[in-house]
Amino acid sequence: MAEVKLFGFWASPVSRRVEMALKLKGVEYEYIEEDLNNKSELLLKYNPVHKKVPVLLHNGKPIAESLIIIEYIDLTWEGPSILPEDPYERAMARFWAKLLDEKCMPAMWKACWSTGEEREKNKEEAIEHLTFLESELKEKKFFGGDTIGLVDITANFIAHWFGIIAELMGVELITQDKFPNLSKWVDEYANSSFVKENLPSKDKLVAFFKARIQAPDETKYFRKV
Ligand SMILES: N[C@@H](CCC(=O)N[C@@H](CS)C(=O)NCC(=O)O)C(=O)O
Repeated sequence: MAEVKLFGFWASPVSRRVEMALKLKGVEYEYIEEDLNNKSELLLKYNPVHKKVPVLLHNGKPIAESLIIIEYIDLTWEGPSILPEDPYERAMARFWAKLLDEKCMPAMWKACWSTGEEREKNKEEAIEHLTFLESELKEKKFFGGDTIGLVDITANFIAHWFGIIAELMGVELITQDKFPNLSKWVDEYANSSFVKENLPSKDKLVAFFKARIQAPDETKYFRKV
């Protein structure tokens, strides 16, 4: 049997993306929890470029970067498709996942951790990207249509983590009146049984972020985007 290992961190949305993809495909794997304040030799060996989780190890071969890992999983294992078959739809899924990953989520994250003018600037940027996502979603249940796909998995941060941090930090962004489609998606997605089983508990995340908020600066690695 193929040997599959995942180096991850329980509170990391990018690490959880990979777990969701593996579970969607029904792949059995060994999960190795990393201490991000004291990274293991193996993590540094398998991801010497970024030194970050997640890293998937398949038969001894490492793959880093969550979106790349998800595509690898989709191509390697049978089961429900994560990316669309149609080349144009596939390109579009990659486009929205990239926007989420590189622009939208960093702006949302920074809006939470900044204050004053900087927060307003980050909020404005996030709103611009979220508006595009709102119209992409239209009346669809998920970004992937009737089933969860690449964009839904990539956006797990918006459905779970963001609401928790936003509440702790006093930021309001995705409201029912401004983003009705996205609000419905958050509800539908976060409450679907498959997603629910694969998200960290809200109480544990609240405690984790409260500790981050109170910690001295150098330990706030989780603030970085
Ligand atoms: N673009 C990467 C991001 C990976 C990433 O930022 N991982 C964080 C956890 S959320 C990490 O390992 N941080 C440790 C560090 O920055 O030293 C991906 O999608 O996999």
